[in-house]
Amino acid sequence: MKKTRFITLEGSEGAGKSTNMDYIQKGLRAQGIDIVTTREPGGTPIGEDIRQLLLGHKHTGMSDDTELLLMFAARAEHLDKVIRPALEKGQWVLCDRFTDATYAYQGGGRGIASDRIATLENWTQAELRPDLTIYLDVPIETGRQRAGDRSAPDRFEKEQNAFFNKARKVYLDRAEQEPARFRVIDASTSLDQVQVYLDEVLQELVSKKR
Ligand code: T5A
Repeated sequence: MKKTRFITLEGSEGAGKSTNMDYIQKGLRAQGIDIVTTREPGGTPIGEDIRQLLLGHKHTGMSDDTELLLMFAARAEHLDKVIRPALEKGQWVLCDRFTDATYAYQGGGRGIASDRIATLENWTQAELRPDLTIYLDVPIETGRQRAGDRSAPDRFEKEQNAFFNKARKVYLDRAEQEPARFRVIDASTSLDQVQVYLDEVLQELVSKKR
């Protein structure tokens, strides 16, 4: 069986991705796994600048294609400078969002056809796909309440619930289509309970490593 090395963490706004990145990283490091953590959009100096363009409020009315291409421009840089070099050195990579987010937000949310996204995915990633994707699933209202309590809304967070419900549906459909890659965790429960579920996934990962 192929060893898991490239892990992505996905979820709607406020699902608890940032909160749990550190938990997952510590859990894997405790098992002796050398792991790099990163995020999208971002993860490199150019990628973080693109993140500002995408999440900030300077450019209202950005076209959907511009948004899509900026996501992949940031991703191309991220793959070149961080993800591929780490994997080539034998390190594991844990990434806060990746291309499933593009299918969910630009595909489901904005309505861009998935074959156009697939063209860019194949171009920038070639054969590379995550080995494991942990999807933290939370009802949109719950997640938005959590995120809103924490900080002012970014350009995406200003969208209506319908946008996020379409994105959530894409995530759940993709998880159903690829059960070997996805682990769906109910993130509407307490943080302690979410971390019990995460422990189960980490146990599974570590047992595969041996
Ligand atoms: N995007 C990204 C695209 O459109 N296309 C793409 O290809 C990519 C890669 C990125 C935005 O870009 C879009 C999607 C996003 O809109 P982001 O910062 O990565 O933005 O993602 P956000 O979802 O906006 O990040 P958030 O910080 O809002 O959500 P998190 O990280 O899931 O949530 P977190 O951990 O910060 O938690 C939010 C609050 O909830 C609490 C935490 O303490 C925190 O206060 N919390 C809980 N409370 C109760 N119970 C629990 N179980 C809790 N878990 C966390």
